[in-house]
Amino acid sequence: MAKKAKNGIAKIHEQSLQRGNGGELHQIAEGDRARLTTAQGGPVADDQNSLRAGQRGPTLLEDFHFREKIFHFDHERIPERVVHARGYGAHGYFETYKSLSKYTRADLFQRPGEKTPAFVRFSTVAGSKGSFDLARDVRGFAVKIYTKEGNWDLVGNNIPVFFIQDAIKFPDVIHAVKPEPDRAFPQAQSAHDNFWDFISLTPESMHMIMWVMSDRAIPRSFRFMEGFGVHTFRFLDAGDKSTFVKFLWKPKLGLQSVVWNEAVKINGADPDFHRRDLWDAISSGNYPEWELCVQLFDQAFADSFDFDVLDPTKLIPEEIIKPMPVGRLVLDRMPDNFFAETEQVAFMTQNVPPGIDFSNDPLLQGRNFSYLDTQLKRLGSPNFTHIPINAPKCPFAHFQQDGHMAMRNPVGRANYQPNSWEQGPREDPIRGFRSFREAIDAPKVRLRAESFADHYSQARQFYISQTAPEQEHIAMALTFELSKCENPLIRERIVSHLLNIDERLGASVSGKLGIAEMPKPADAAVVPRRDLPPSRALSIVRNGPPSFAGRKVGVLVGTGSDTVMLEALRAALAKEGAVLEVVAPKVGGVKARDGSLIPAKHMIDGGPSVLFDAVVLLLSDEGAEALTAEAAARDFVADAFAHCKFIGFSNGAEALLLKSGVALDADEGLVYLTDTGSIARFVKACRQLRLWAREAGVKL
Ligand code: HDE
Repeated sequence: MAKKAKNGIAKIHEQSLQRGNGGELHQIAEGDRARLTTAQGGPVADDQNSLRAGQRGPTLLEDFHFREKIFHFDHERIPERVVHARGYGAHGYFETYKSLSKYTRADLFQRPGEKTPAFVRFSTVAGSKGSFDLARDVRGFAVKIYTKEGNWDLVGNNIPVFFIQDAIKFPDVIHAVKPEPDRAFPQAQSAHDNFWDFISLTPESMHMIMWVMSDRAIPRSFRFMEGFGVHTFRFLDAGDKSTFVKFLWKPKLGLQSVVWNEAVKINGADPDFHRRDLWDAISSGNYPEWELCVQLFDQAFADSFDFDVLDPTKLIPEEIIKPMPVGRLVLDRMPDNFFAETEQVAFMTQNVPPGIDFSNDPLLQGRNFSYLDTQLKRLGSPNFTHIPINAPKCPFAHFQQDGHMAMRNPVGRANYQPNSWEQGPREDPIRGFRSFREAIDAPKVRLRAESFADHYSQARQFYISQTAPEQEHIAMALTFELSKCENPLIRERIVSHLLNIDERLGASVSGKLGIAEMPKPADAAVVPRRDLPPSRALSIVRNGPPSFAGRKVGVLVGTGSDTVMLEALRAALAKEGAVLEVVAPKVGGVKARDGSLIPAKHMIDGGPSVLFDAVVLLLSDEGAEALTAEAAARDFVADAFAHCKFIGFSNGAEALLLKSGVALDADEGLVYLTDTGSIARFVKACRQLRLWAREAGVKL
């Protein structure tokens, strides 16, 4: 053993000596590649061995290169975000459609066609940095726009309402959803007692619960999600006249989610599913795009609306105020370095340019404190704005100085103002930020307004706006989550809230959970309304895209597959803007019918159908027969069917379909592929994304 170790050491040592003596690597260092140095710039001769007293002796403290390297490594981690720890970012730009000068003096909304650089970070909320992408959770949708009058951060979510009405409850809701403090699990999941205990005691969260139990909380891709600023903000025009505004991002590729059974499997097959999706799309030039829409309204509307516009558990239905598109966001570049940009980016709700102002939403007011505070904790210095991803891209000048890691300090003698040296910047009362001059004459109180008291009416409106399959998904999600609660009282309390939203929903969840005696509806502070009409905009299925663009088809091939059909399929999908990936028994590929090699992207075990939006079984008799013996191949088919996906299949694939329990004529979601005409029919069918009519018979 000792001899072996000694030989190993000797070998590495020999290699590095070669380098030190002007070997190949050394020459590269002097040619194309930069020379390795210490952080102080000193050239390094040997980065393979620490300095030792003899070949087998102790390491010497004198080895400054070794110590510097390890010291820096030991400090690589910064605290992860207390919420939204897992995220993924991209660069792009915001393009203004038309001048909004009538409503706001915000510089970025003045000149049609102008492009302003932007950075976006998408995230989950509850999971830690290394958690999986497809947790049932809210998604963060944080946008930083580097305007000519300072950074504007619209730190939103993919859901337009929130769990709580007052920022003082935020630590409670987050503690409740995070892993329980004694056992430190479950990770990235709301399906546990603490979360549902808190929710069952917090009726104001019921509207949000409808959203997080819907498919909105398991999006197929960041690219297929809406984004919402949630709170009511203000626009201020040049004369400081105020218009209330809500911000919404609408994805160009439409909305799409996965089903829960699929989400669970995706998390195993590819925990980075959403990251990879964004990386692949942007790297291949398919830049995702969102339209920024605004809902504008005045004080008179606010006074007459059914709910308080300051209450973040309420939305304004799009049928009541139609969102007006005002620009588009295009993401066209991945960061060069994840840590430098995505991890260090510091979003802050209080970053608003002149012309945008806050409302008195108590959640927004609390956030305006939290985001600055959290950056100091995470980034460790008040100079976090010196980090390139956070620095404004417009000229800036102030007298802030010193502090840890200061990269810039005032130049010259004057570091204060006013000064008589005539040095340094001065205020600009015309272009500078001015707050809305709201008259406030009120007692200091700890009171929730009466206008915040209705917790069920909009929850019901959301529920009745869903299609039947979407309603069933909500019931199934609630059942799943509550089934993980050990305390039966918590389950019953939630059902009693559901009864205030919709009796059928309450009864369905109660039945699925096996609750023996139906609880009474929860006491409601305000009688829930039943007259709010369904809002079409709230359903994903009703707002699906008219095309299959941006989606992905997995084609299962085997020995003897037909390359002509494969290429025809690839061409038809490319024309649609969709992508084709080949799945084969071996990643090295398979021999086609014409003797050529079909290269594969995935081997069957590593490319389950949950990774695709639709699948094709392009198999010969021989290829299908061989695959019938493989569980992964049978799962590929059975899952695609159970998840209501469209399945194209060649003549030879029949054996595998049957062996996987899928009848050839099960429904119109199975498309027999014989020629280019049938391929066109298949691609057209795929535009529906899922055949929801199948679901009732599948019973996942
Ligand atoms: Fe956040 N939130 N939040 N939040 N939030 C953070 O800031 C907070 C809320 C949102 O990709 C933290 O930099 C409070 C609503 C996003 O970097 C922290 C309250 C909405 C992100 C914080 C809320 C959000 C955060 C943690 C209740 C949707 C990720 C790290 C009053 C409109 C941004 C950080 C990124 C991050 C506080 C509620 C969205 C601790 C106190 C409502 C997208 O400051």
